[in-house]
Amino acid sequence: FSSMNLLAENNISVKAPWFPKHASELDDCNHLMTKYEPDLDMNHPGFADKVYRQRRKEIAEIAFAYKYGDPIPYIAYTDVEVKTWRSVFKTVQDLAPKHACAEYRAAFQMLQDEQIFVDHRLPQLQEMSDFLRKNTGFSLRPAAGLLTARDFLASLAFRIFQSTQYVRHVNSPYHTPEPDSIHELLGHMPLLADPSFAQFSQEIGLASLGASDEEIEKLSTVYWFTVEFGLCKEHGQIKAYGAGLLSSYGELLHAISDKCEHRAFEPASTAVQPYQDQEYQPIYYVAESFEDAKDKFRRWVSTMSRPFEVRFNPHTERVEVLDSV
Ligand code: TIH
Ligand code: FE2
Repeated sequence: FSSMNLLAENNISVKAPWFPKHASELDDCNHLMTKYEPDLDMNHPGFADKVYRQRRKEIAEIAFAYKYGDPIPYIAYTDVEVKTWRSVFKTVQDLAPKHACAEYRAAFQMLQDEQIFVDHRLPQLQEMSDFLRKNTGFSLRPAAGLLTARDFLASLAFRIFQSTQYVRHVNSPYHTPEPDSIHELLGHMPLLADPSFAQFSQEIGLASLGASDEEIEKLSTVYWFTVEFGLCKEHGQIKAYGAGLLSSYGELLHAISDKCEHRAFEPASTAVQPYQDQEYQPIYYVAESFEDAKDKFRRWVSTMSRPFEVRFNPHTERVEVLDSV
């Protein structure tokens, strides 16, 4: 563990955990969580499928070898993978007009107009990265699997999203507890192309840099209940903006049913709500709007204890540290 020394208010030197100062240092932020892996988890739909496990290894190698500045390698997806994509893509196409928030619907349309979202092939991460860069300055890096919260959130500070590139098992198209490229592409990408949402995502990332373990836990919980599973209001109706809902036909229908609880999004209480990531959520948080969620989030972040401020310089892709106290 490396750390940096800082002078706090009372002139006592405090340690803050190491964090990347430049986008290239994200090469060191690829620590994986060992959870729900097909090799380790007997309940994983790919556990008994040798061909699937071999494929996962192959695609993971690409992410491990990736360095800042490399083009994202092209993946020739198999017929089975395309079949899985097509069935999820079709359900999203059917459900989004009624249940997704307006920002999602608008970006989804753009992606269809540009022929990036079509049913007969998976989008490549590089073309998606180019699309995002054009719209909000976000870009992508390939990730081998579920990253630690600290590493994952750090990349958002640089407007970089770490995206998996493998495809869920064909036997579980409508819900998987693991992130996979279908979840990233259909769940996350449309909203990362929305300026207000992109800003919100980056602010969670900036708040995480050098934060304590407890604060990372709170930030990742807020991330979970907003970016992953958030609901919002639109003309008095409840719509989904969480990526985990928009990529999962099964959970989306659950989230808008009366089989779960809806609470108003309030960062301080949302941040300490325990969650599980194996099954459908029992509780969802509803935001008035993205703007409102962003305002509330900012106010809450300003109560955190970090003894310095950070600022992202988009020209140099560098995070500048300001000793604010
Ligand atoms: N459960 C989502 C899906 O089936 O698409 C994927 C994930 C969301 C959050 C973490 S993994
Ligand atoms: Fe996700």
